[in-house]
Amino acid sequence: MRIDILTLHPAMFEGPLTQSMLGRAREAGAFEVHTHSLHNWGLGNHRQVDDEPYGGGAGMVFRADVVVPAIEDIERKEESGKRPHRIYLSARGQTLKQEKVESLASNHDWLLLLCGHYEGIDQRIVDGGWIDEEISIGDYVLTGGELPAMVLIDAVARFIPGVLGKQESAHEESFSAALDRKKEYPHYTRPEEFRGLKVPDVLTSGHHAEIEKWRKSQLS
Ligand code: 4FL
Repeated sequence: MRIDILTLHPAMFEGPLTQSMLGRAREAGAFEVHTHSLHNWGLGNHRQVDDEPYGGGAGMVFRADVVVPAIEDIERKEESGKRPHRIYLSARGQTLKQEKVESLASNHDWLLLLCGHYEGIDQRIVDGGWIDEEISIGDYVLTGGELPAMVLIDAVARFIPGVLGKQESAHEESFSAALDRKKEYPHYTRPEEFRGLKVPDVLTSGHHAEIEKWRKSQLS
């Protein structure tokens, strides 16, 4: 999968995308990420990307005549004529759920993520068809769409073949279809007793059917 990110702060992505499992998966070629600084498309000497909201009010709004050419330039570089599924990370969007994560991973091999800042973007960018969907990661306001984009990338990447090791399966985990989209059962490991707290007997019984039953009973 290829992911392009349009952002005012490309450096914010360096840590999360180069470390740990995502870092290894990228090195292994399981997916590629390209960050693009929106300032490259800014207007005038100051490379201005935003402006005051019509109607007044606090904060600044991304200009359509900056964002749309940026999207078009990123897509123009692709010779095959393919185009990305374009997502705008926005507090106004649909809340991200695991089913959406899975469908993004299986239905698209190219995502373009637009990170706004907190006041938002000119609505004509959405209404004109340059955005396919708006996604929120929860009902709270952040300083920008960068952290939400990282959350989405992390969640989607887990479903790309080669990202999860054999040890970590996306099959029987919280919100998976295998667990009826519920939160998974609790886990225990050695020691069997820790400061007076014991592991549930059933888990050390070796009785697989009973263990299955207990785990099902613990889903929420
Ligand atoms: C985006 C919040 C997605 C939650 C400010 C700018 C946001 C957000 N999910 N807050 N974008």
